[in-house]
Amino acid sequence: VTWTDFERATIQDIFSKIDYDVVGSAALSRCLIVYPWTQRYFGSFGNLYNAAAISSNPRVAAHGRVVLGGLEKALQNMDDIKQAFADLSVLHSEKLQVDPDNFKLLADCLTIVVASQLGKSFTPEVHAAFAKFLAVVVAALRKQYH
Ligand code: HEG
Repeated sequence: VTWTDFERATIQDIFSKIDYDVVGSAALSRCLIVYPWTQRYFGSFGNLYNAAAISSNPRVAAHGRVVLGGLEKALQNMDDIKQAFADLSVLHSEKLQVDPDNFKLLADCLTIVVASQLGKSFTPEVHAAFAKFLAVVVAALRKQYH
């Protein structure tokens, strides 16, 4: 993967602007609400009974923050995200057995939440750069499934 200067600067800028707790929690909640089959992996998280329960579940919020921490690692290793995510890909495939299609769904939820946080500064060019970053992240997570 090659990145333009604009893409690198844009991805850095997005992560410097967002609050990991807010975005992580909102994106994971949205994913669990809109794509309820994703709840199956979070059976130990307690009450996921409806949208209100999911949105106020502290385990969901905490895990959303963990996911953002994962993305931060990708950000810091933009030139080799596959390598940086090698262990995470093994974990999701072999131990957690997450259907890899779900990575794209969470990425889409992240995009919506980031867009709503950034408002007007989420221009089409910024969107394209963020979409590319998430596509690389999703491909790296899928690697172990191939
Ligand atoms: Mg995953 C654990 C990152 C999508 C289900 N996820 C984790 C961990 C990270 C992470 C960093 C902690 C790993 C560790 O403890 O060593 N996840 C991550 C990213 C993305 C993603 C960056 C995609 C953007 N995860 C994802 C999806 C699902 C899922 C789509 C299920 C629908 N992840 C999952 C579960 C755990 C993790 C069930 C273990 C949670 C726990 O038991 O605390």
